[in-house]
Amino acid sequence: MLRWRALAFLGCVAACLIGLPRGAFGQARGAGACPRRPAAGSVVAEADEVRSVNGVLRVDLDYCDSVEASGQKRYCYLYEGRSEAPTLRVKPGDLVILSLKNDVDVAAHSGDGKSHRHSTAGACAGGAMPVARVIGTAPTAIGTTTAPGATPTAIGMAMAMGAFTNLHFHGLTLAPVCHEDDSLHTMIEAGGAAFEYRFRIPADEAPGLYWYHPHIHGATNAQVLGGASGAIIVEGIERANAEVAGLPERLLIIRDQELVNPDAAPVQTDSMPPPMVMRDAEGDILNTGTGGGKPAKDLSINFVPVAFPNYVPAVVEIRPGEKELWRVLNASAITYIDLQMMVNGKPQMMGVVSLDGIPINSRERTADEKADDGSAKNRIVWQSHILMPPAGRAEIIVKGPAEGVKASLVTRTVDTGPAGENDPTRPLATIVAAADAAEPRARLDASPAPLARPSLAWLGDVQPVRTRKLYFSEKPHDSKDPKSPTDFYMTVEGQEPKLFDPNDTAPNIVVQQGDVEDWIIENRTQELHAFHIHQAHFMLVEWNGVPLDEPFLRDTINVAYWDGKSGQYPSVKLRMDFRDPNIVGTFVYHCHLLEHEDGGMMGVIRVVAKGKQADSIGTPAGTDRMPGAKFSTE
Ligand SMILES: [Cu+2]
Repeated sequence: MLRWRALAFLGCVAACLIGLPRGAFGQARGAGACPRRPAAGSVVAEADEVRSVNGVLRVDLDYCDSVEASGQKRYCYLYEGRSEAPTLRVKPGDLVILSLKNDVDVAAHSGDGKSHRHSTAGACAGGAMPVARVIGTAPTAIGTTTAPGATPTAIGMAMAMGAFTNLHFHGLTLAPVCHEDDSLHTMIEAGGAAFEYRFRIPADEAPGLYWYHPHIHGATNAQVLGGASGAIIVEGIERANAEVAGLPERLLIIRDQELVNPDAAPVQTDSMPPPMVMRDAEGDILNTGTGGGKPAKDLSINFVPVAFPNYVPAVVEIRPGEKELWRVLNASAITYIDLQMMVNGKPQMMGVVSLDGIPINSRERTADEKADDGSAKNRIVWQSHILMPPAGRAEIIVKGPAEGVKASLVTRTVDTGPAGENDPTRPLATIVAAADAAEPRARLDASPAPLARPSLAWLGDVQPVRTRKLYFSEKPHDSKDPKSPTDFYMTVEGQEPKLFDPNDTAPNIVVQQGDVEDWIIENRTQELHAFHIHQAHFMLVEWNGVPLDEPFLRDTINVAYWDGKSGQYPSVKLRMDFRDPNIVGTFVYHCHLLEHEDGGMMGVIRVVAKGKQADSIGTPAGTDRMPGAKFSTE
């Protein structure tokens, strides 16, 4: 492990450890090292914004890397050579032209100090890929993966994978094709030409919070942990929910990263001794089940670190009593957030107006939700805490405390299961109410025109044409050694469990565009997983067999862990929406705990255009149709 760490370190010294801007030596885009992060306890600033002009959003991003003084690897999106991870603000119907140049230090990622030139012919040609079988993840100074049993070749390959990147536009209903939202074949090589993403935001895209992040199988975890993520805001949420009209809006991105002080002992806060620190096969700190102890990862809020063990909170300044719309993104690679706002030691209610980018007003109101004159009341779900799995978003109405009142934003502990990572209770930010607090960057339109009702029927009112069952499972890589790194599987019931293989993108599931299906996702492991599918949203219709009627949709859902004894595995039933013709093509579904995804917990789905017979290209085993269901082939 040391040897590899040393190699990577040497590879990076020249360009980024001492902060020399590599772009100073002739690179056209002026790439440099990642900017210095704010100090602990800083006021939370918002990212720079790039807005569309006359229906077009143009942005050039340089994907760069550097190494922190702590030895941690950073990855960043640089805009105009300085600003990190800009927020992209678009309107439905806008054209996005995003040029991404991969300027990470090639030598640092090659494993042998030399550049690995893989032919990627146009970056999304498909075909043979440099495959990294990533075994475990204990990111060290190099930010790639090492674990007991990992061979030098595997490590070298994983490091080589770090030389590639791409973008996934999480939550948007874009086409899964080259230059739009393909993450199966698009690989942008370090030192190569800039790659252009060019797509139109669908005219009926729901207004709300989405995000961009890399999606290279085997390297996603390291890149996201290193900080590679940013927000996309589709404007117009005030058109979907008049309750937020005119409010100042504030974007808060929570990211996780390797521990800044990995060797520090947990601070003892009561008479109980701190829980023992135990690690899983991937080197992460196991869930203590106590709500305390050493976390598996540190957190940051808009890049202000809130590091173990002292958790010096960041500072959010707000005007006293002011109502704001907070758009909160959990861009963590593996950490669950259970967001809570405390005022004078008491949890405050937060008004949820949108989850995962979809306003909860999207469903037709019930009789109770209509005013006497028949008009619709705005729907707000008031919560004292909000569970956000990795990749989850919530848009919430909060009210600034009175001046001088003690308030804070915290994450409560999340019980991730006996095999899960430790996510203890910890602060994120102190909320300081001051009359002269700077207003957030943006404010929502005060007199918005109401958004048209969605043209498609509410998903909860559509009968599914079939039901499928999928399950999460795990086993040690070496069946004789329970401590060996974990293999992570996502399997369609009836198929052979298989680790995701980027060289085999034959679909596990074939779906007909226009259909709505129910998918049951079971968790047969003793840790949490978060199911996510690209290009589409879904509705949670059952939680562990209990029917639900939620007025909102999601694109990422937590699935409870198995206790190791019960005859029934925990599950969710999801109503999956394949009606949008824009999503025809081949894409992925996976666990959004990125270590799991990199470790194989991903499958491939193909959505076939209407008029083409899904059966003719092979419907895999285990795709049971519901008895009597009509299979539309119009
Ligand atoms: Cu998982």
